[in-house]
Amino acid sequence: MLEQMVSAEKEPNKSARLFARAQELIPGGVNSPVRAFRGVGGTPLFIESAQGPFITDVDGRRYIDYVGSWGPMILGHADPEIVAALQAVAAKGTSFGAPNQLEIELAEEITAAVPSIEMVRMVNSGTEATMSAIRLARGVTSRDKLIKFEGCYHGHADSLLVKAGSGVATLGLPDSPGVPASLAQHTLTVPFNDATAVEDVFKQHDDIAAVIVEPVVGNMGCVPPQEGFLQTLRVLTAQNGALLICDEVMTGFRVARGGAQALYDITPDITCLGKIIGGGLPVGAYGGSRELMRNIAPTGPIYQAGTLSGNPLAMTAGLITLRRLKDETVYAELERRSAQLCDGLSSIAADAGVKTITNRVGSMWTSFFTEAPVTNWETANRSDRELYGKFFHAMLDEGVYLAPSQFEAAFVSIAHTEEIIQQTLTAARNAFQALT
Ligand code: HOZ
Repeated sequence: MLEQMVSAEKEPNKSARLFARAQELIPGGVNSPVRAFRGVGGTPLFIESAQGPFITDVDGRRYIDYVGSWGPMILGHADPEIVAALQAVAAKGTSFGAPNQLEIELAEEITAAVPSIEMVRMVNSGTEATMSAIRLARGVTSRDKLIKFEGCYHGHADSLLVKAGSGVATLGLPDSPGVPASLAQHTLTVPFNDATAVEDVFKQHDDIAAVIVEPVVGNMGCVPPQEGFLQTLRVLTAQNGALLICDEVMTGFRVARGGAQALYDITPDITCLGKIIGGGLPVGAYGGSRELMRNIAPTGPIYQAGTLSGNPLAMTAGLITLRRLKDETVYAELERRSAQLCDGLSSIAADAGVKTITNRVGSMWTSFFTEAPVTNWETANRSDRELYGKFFHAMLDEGVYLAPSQFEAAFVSIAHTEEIIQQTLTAARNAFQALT
């Protein structure tokens, strides 16, 4: 009630006014490009608060949120246990630039859940994690080349900003200016789910340090691996003396407690993590066998460092999140509710005569506005972006916040109850009807 009264007092279109102000000071008015709504048109919402499955904008409108801060909020927003713990920890100091016990505890949780990780180094973002993983792979193999997949996004480090997904795909940018051609030439790209293309590249190059892959792609929308694809990558990398890097920044503790590598039964050499392991605070991590990770400074010569790495706030939010995810019912329940949502969306779209393909792995999903299966960047890119934009805005009008781009995954949290899922489906029915 109080919230409604406060909302009523707010001036309308505060988001639009803040956006105009932000554009004077921040490139595009945003601190990360996809947020600018260029993929869907219109003005981005400025968010005032978030709670459970909801976000509330500065104009007092509340939305069911399927962005979930792009993945970390698997417990829902402002989880009371996390908020209380953060308050207590913050009172004891937010960063020491020196070791603390919480770093060990989070490392213990991660290594227990992901057997391929025996040692882990904390960083502050997914970009740092993948960038450092590549340096490690290049350092130990003494090779420079990488294989990455078209439409996969591994953060904005130079070597990885080649045929990248996410914001790069959303904005339709060619490979970014500022990345030296001499560096980009070391990154070889092939279509996702095309093991033969990977095999061919290995036949042509004997100096490949690593293959880096999002085992379930989230950054061209959700695209699952086809049967045997990841296993073939494992075999090919091992045969050719290259390392397999699984970028599980999005999938780690999301598609299963042990990540996509547990779900698809593969053992990468290096795993990159982020998002969920920070419980909504800035975090990243990379890890692998002890033998491999001992090459990192100070035990080895490969250098990587960070002032805020392992800070007690991020470690606390991550620890609570990972401990809560130990509850065996969590992933089964996420699966059940996500299936309910995605099956519902598919049938509602079909009833409305709108052609969609909904891809889903666990609580990660995307509805593409296309009729053919989406298995790689080429097929994702056939999706009707204009129609997605219309659907996005129709859902926004109905009180549901989806990713402002066709080429991003959506996420269900444990705060998305059955009632919330039903409300979303009712909204979708109205939104699809509005489209037709
Ligand atoms: N590229 C990020 C998702 N794949 C977007 C991050 C953000 O805008 O916050």
